[in-house]
Amino acid sequence: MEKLSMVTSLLCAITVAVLAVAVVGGEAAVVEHTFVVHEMNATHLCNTTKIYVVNGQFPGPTVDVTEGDTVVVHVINKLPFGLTIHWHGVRQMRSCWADGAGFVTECPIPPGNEHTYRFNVTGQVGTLWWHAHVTCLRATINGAFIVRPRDGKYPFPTPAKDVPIIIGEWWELDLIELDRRMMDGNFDDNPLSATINGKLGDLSNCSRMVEESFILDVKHGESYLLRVINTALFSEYYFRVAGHTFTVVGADGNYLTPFKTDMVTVAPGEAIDVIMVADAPPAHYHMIALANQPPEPDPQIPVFTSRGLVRYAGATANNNGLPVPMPIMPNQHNTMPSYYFHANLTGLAHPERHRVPMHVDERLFVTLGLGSICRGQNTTCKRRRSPETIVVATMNNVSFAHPKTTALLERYYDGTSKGVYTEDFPIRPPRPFNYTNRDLIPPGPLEEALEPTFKATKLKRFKYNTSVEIIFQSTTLMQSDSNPMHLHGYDVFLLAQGLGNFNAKRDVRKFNYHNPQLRNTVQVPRGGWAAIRFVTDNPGMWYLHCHFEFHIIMGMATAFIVEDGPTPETSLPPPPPEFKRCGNNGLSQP
Ligand SMILES: *[C@@H]1O[C@H](CO)[C@@H](O)[C@H](O)[C@H]1NC(C)=O
Ligand SMILES: *[C@@H]1O[C@H](CO)[C@@H](O)[C@H](O)[C@H]1NC(C)=O
Ligand SMILES: *[C@@H]1O[C@H](CO)[C@@H](O)[C@H](O)[C@H]1NC(C)=O
Ligand SMILES: *[C@@H]1O[C@H](CO)[C@@H](O)[C@H](O)[C@H]1NC(C)=O
Ligand SMILES: *[C@@H]1O[C@H](CO)[C@@H](O)[C@H](O)[C@H]1NC(C)=O
Ligand SMILES: *[C@@H]1O[C@H](CO)[C@@H](O)[C@H](O)[C@H]1NC(C)=O
Ligand SMILES: *[C@@H]1O[C@H](CO)[C@@H](O)[C@H](O)[C@H]1NC(C)=O
Ligand SMILES: *[C@@H]1O[C@H](CO)[C@@H](O)[C@H](O)[C@H]1NC(C)=O
Ligand SMILES: *[C@@H]1O[C@H](CO)[C@@H](O)[C@H](O)[C@H]1NC(C)=O
Ligand SMILES: [Cu+2]
Repeated sequence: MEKLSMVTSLLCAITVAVLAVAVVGGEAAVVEHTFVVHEMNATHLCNTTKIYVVNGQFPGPTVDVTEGDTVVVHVINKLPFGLTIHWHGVRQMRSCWADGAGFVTECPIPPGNEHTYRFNVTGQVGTLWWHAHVTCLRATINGAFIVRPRDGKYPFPTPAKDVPIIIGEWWELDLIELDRRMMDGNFDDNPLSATINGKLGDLSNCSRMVEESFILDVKHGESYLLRVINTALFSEYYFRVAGHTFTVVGADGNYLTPFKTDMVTVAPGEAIDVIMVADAPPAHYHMIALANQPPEPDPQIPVFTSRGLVRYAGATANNNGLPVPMPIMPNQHNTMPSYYFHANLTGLAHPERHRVPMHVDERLFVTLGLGSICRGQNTTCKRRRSPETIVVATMNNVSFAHPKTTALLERYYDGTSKGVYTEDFPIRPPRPFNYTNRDLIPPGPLEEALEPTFKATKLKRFKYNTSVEIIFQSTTLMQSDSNPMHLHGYDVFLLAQGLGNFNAKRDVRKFNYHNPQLRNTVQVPRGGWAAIRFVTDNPGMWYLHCHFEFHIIMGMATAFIVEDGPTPETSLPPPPPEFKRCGNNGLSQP
């Protein structure tokens, strides 16, 4: 099946081949897809724009596998610039080469070329997703990645149907141009609208042309597994359906203790599984996805909403002449529901999956903030967002310099890291300050003093089987955003989170060692902290970054090197034969 001529001859056809029949409890299958990435014209709100998509779909095709399956995806790049596809949340045990993190695990697939990703999905059940992992392309190049239980059994009544609810954004601005502007420290651009499964929703219109809404058809009495994924570049979302409640049952491919709520909060990078029972009187009900944002003095963005519809079988087209109920949404400036939602979730205690390491070998305290560097070759410049500076995002006062022509994993594997990266990522902030002091929100003299920072490719190296604890601390340095931190190749125990500055004396007591959530994306609250723990059992080069696109582009990122263990079973194998090294085919970044 590696025969590329055969794959390319399929042209734009969408091929989904399950080579072995996946029967419940049966043999592992090979799930094979061809992703043709291409440009397409799309019209929304009276404007036809060029977008970048897989197989003509926005969102892209769903990858649907059973735990234990092998996934093979042939990506054919018909864009005029390079890209990679990342399998967000897939642990990639000993298959780091297939992680698809641009310039971290591989160089982008050049225009006109193809690449095959091949990996196993083991020990995970629930919802993950996939997306382009260079620049801003993931706004339209994304899709759901569903992992079903091998024995066909869920720890909750089997739903009648399951439905991805992909919350995203519609950008009118070309995504390559958006990337260029953000790299230059300009983050004033906004999407035009929120989307649910690619639909802007009927609250948006132009010249009396009303935008389509996502419609979920249900039957009274049945239960639905909604796989709520946030693919947005910018915002955390609140999601509600009028007249209905949810039971949260999973997140990031791990089960959770069932938690009843009437609203889901989902940050970029997160995937939340909820059961919704269609138990309301048969009729039509609106659903709403609403972006939240911190209040002033943070810079304000427009309100982004997409409205969809839940439609009961048997309900009349005009809803019996009655108004369609709207869910009551929180104020978009109220970020407390997000904090409570995340803090209320616990993992479904599972003897094998929930052995929290009780000792810690290495501790990191990581501040998340913004700063600035001088433009050009200047070493001093006027600060406070003057045109002499470029605003950058930081972790422990380092703004990550993303490699542009090489991949970190390749350099590590070859032992040619010199001049590419160093291994001195700071394990604590160089200069402690009052991280959540409200007076640090710019503009102001306090912030100005802390603003100067620098760019460097600093990584952190761990020995195999190290128990690592990280406290992520959001800062009010130049913003009061939350930060959804995403670690590739791992699920981490989220031990606790809190508001204000982390205080070990007071806060370690809150750590949940019994049944913490296992997450690949941890929402670090606005003006608060989150504590995680994990054991380095997966050798390779693993990207760690904020999943707000403007933060990652501006440098809120690093990578963890996890060394090989003592045996072949604990070591990263050599790159697979189909893996393409950097530097071939005139690779270039868009
Ligand atoms: C999109 O529309 C433009 C202008 O009409 C046209 O030149 C271009 O070929 C179209 N692109 C695609 C991929 O259809
Ligand atoms: C996937 O699992 C199979 C069966 O255990 C193994 O032979 C293969 O090497 C694995 N593939 C990868 C990419 O890890
Ligand atoms: C359409 O979108 C482009 C960006 O793709 C923008 O420059 C232009 O102003 C938009 N036109 C309208 C009528 O909104
Ligand atoms: C169009 O949207 C505006 C608000 O943006 C709303 O007031 C108006 O009713 C909408 N028109 C239609 C035809 O839906
Ligand atoms: C859970 O949510 C409720 C509000 O819905 C809140 O009062 C409570 O403090 C939350 N629990 C935690 C541990 O944050
Ligand atoms: C460098 O600094 C000088 C003096 O402050 C200033 O005039 C110049 O514009 C700066 N260069 C850039 C590229 O900002
Ligand atoms: C840090 O800032 C917060 C919020 O402005 C304030 O309440 C707190 O007293 C400050 N802490 C210290 C130690 O100065
Ligand atoms: C950040 O790093 C820069 C450059 O080394 C240094 O001047 C500055 O004091 C540091 N700031 C903080 C808050 O540590
Ligand atoms: C990992 O370390 C723990 C002790 O910290 C030890 O008990 C265990 O055997 C080690 N596992 C491996 C695979 O090396
Ligand atoms: Cu961030």
